[in-house]
Amino acid sequence: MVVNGKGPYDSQNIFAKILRGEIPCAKVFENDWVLAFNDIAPKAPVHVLIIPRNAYVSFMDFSSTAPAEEIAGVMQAAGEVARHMGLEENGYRLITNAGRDSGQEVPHFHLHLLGGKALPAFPI
Ligand code: IU
Repeated sequence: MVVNGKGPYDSQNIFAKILRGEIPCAKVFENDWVLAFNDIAPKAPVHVLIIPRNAYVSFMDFSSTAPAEEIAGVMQAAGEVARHMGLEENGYRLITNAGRDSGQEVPHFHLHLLGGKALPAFPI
């Protein structure tokens, strides 16, 4: 189901359940700001989802309401996950879907980290 990327935040969405430990995930990294885990339907050899621990519906919500310290923390964590996954030498793609036109399906802000092969040109 495609979501509108705006509020209210649905605390029953699948990533909220993963954050609460109600549903398992294949965790690859975590710190105070984020949890990162393998996408269940990977689109590349490495396909990790990086999600903030706090509740944001999409990048629209995150970029307009999160404190600067948290925005920095999440973006720095994304770089750390990429290094952790061994993607720095060959590079990677970091994308986020926000709202209906993007096809966003899960209404909790997340970054897709894709790599491990030469990715097709946009759109992916
Ligand atoms: P999107 O940007 O909201 O479209 O991405 C949602 C992603 O979440 C998508 O790549 C799914 O494969 C992925 N995902 C998941 O990893 N685990 C789940 O239980 C569900 C979706 I539902």
